[in-house]
Amino acid sequence: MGLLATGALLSGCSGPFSTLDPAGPSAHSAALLWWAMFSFSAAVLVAVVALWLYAIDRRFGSRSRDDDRRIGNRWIIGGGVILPIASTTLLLIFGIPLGHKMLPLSPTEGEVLRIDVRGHQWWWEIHYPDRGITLRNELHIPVNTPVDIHLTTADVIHAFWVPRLGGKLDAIPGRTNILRLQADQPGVYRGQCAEFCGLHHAHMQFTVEAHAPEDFSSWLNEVRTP
Ligand SMILES: [Cu+2]
Repeated sequence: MGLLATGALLSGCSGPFSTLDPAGPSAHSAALLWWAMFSFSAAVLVAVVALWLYAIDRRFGSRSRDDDRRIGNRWIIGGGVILPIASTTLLLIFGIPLGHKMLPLSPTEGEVLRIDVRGHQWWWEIHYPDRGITLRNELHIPVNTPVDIHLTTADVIHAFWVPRLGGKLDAIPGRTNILRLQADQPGVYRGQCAEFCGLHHAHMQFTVEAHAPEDFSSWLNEVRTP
């Protein structure tokens, strides 16, 4: 029953803003990490409930004080020291390599496309420094190519987030933060400012259109700065 309910709930986890419907390597890592943490926490919940039921069942049993103390110490060492160290180590072993994959490191082959993105109240200024192209609320990228978003802000803190392509990153006054994105398939991906930035924050949306490489070249040749 519980599994059915969970399945029904999770089937709603698709759509343009779903991190559980990833369409790029960094988003795949984030989704995998989410599933790992969800499974781990579900296992912990089941174990705790099982122990609770066991404790209720044994509440009226008779034991000597020495036995009680020995069993209590075992729980403190096992549940309070060994279990947290083991679970934290497991999560770090799994999580650190995944987090590493999401960093804007130099790729072993190919080039990284740079796009400068500047947050304004309440719109996004998109600039392609190598091409002199400037756009508003729309990015265009080639598929299967790493793209580094150099993120700044003209006023307050914003956050750039395309849930299906990668993690979110804050745009902070006086700083340039870099976010690596990549799309596996051509298509239009939706983005949203993810840091409350004033009255029209909720409307601070944008799109990322991923083109096949030849289509991206022709888009570059056709586009004119408005
Ligand atoms: Cu905002």
